[in-house]
Amino acid sequence: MKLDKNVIVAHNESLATKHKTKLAHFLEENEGANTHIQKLKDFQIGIPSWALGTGGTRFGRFSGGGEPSNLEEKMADIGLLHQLNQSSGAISLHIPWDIPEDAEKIMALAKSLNLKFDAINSNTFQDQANQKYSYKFGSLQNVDKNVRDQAVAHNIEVIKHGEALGSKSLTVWLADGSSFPGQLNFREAFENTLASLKEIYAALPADWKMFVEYKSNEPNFYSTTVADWGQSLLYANKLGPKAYTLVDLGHHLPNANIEQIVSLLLMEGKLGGFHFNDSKYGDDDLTTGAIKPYQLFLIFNELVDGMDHAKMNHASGLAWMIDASHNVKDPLEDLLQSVEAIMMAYAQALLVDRKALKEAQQKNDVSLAQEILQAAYRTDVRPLIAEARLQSGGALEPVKLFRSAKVRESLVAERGSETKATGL
Ligand SMILES: [Mn+2]
Repeated sequence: MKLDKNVIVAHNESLATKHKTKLAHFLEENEGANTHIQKLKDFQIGIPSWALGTGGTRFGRFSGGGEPSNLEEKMADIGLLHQLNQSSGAISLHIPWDIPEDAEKIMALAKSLNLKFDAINSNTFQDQANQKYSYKFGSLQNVDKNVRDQAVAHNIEVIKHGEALGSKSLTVWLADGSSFPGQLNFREAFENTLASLKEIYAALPADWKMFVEYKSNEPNFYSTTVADWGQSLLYANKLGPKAYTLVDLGHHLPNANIEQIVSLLLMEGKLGGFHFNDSKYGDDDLTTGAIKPYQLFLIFNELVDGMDHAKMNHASGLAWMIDASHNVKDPLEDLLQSVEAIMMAYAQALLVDRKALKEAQQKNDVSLAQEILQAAYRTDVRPLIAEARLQSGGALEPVKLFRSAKVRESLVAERGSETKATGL
C-alpha cells in the first residue's frame, strides 16, 4: 500500500500551529540552526530487508500481522516508512533471502517508491537447501578449500545481484570462529579468511566498496575470526583501498568505547559504514537510541567531527544502515523510532559548538568541555527534525500518523495475519 498524499497533508495541517510555535522557540534558542535543515533532509538511512517482519529469538517467534512475505512487499513497507519520514530512502538487501529474480522490475519498483539500493549482504552463516558443502565449521575460514570456494562463489554472485540493482557495496559478515579452545588454529583461520576475501575483493567492480563487519562473539563463543575493529582493519588494510571496516553498534564487548573506535577509523580513512541498533547485554538488536541515547550522540559527535575534518559529505560519505530485529513491537513503528533517534543524535552533534570545545580542550578545561557537549545533547531537536521532514513532504509525527491512518490494519487486510517474511 501507499499512503495518500492528502492524508499526510491533513496530518501536518492539524499539527501546524503547534509545530510553528515549537520551531520558532527552538530557532530563537539555537541561532543559525536552520542552516542544518538541508543536511537533515539529505541524510538517508538504509533499512535492511530482514527487519520488516518479526524476528523472534532462539526461544520463539511471535508473529505480527500483515508482515511482508516477499521482496516486493518488503520494498513497499520501506516505501511507506520513507513516505512518513523522508529519511528512509534506501534498502539493504540480503542474499539469498531476497533474491531479485527480475532486476529490471525491482529497479522500477524502487524508482516508484523513491528508494535506492544500499550495501548488499551475503550469507555464509547458515546452509541453504541446495548447497553442496556445509558452513557448520565456518565459511571463508574453513579448513576445507571446497567450502571456502563455495563461500567465495556465493559472495561473487551477491555482487552480481547488487550490480544489477545499482548497489555500490558488499557487506561481509562472517559467523566464522570457534566455540572451544583447540578447535581452530587462529593464524590459519585468519590466513584462509584473508585469501578468500582477496578473491571476493578481486571481483568487486571499480566503483564498489567492500565492508568487513566485525563481531566479538555469537554464534561462536570462544573465538570469532573477525572479532573486533582491529581485526577488521587488518583485513581491510591488507585487501586494499576499496575495503573498509563496518561498525555494528551491537557487535562489541561490554563497555567498549565505540565513539573512539569511530574516530580512529575515520582518521585512517577506513570507516565504511554503520549498522545502527541498541543493546543492553549483547547483540540485542533493539531500537536505536532505546537504551543508550547518550552513547549514540557521542558517536555522532565523533562522526561529524571526523567527517568534517576529512571533508566528507555527511550523507554520502558513509553507508548508514539499520540492523535490528523486532520481537515485541510493530516492526514499522520500531524502524520509525530508530530513524528518529538517529536523526536526533545527528542533529545534536551538528549543534555542538566545535570552536568552543576545541578551546576548552586546549586549556584542559574538562568541566567546560562536558558543559559544551551536554548542552547540545540536552537540546530538544525534535522541532528541527520535524521541520526537515515537513519540507521534504513527510509527516510531522510519523508514528502518530502510522497509527491514526491505520497503516498496520490496512496491511493485515491486504496480506492477512499469518504471513512470514523470507529469511525470518
Ligand atoms: Mn550488522
